[in-house]
Amino acid sequence: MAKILLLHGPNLNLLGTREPQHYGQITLAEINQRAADIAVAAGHELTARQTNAEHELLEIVQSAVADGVAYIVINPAAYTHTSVALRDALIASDIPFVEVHISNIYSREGFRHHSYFSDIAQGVICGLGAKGYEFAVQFALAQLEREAGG
Ligand code: CA2
Repeated sequence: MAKILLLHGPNLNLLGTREPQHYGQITLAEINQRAADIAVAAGHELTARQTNAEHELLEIVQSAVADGVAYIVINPAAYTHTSVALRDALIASDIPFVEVHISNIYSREGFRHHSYFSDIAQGVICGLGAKGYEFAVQFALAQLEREAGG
């Protein structure tokens, strides 16, 4: 059994309450439940965390190493475009990850077009709505199976 961490950055706790034109109607709890169901059906474990605080994201990533997390699915939200610190924490963790964005950041304002994570991620899913999280977890599971020699 492998551990997957689903990590959400700032304001994603507001999903389902406003800005449906960008983020749809789904809530964070529903996203987390769907992701956990996919992982559990494959015999793995998924823990979901959300925080608005950059330093808490760093601490969660740092703790993930000690916790034996094998894979991270992360939507760094606005920190995507600003956080060298979170980038450094992910590099230091050496845990492979997929970067997810609900909206298509390339069809939005110019400042959203640069990510501090895309070049160090195994892959990036962007603009596929909340389904993107499910695809990312499925990809993580496939990678873990591959590593396990399955
Ligand atoms: O499209 C994404 O998933 C983003 O990571 C979401 C971030 C944004 O800063 C990125 O450029 C793209 C913003 C998350 C804010 O989430 C809200 C959800 C509901 C209502 C208000 C904000």
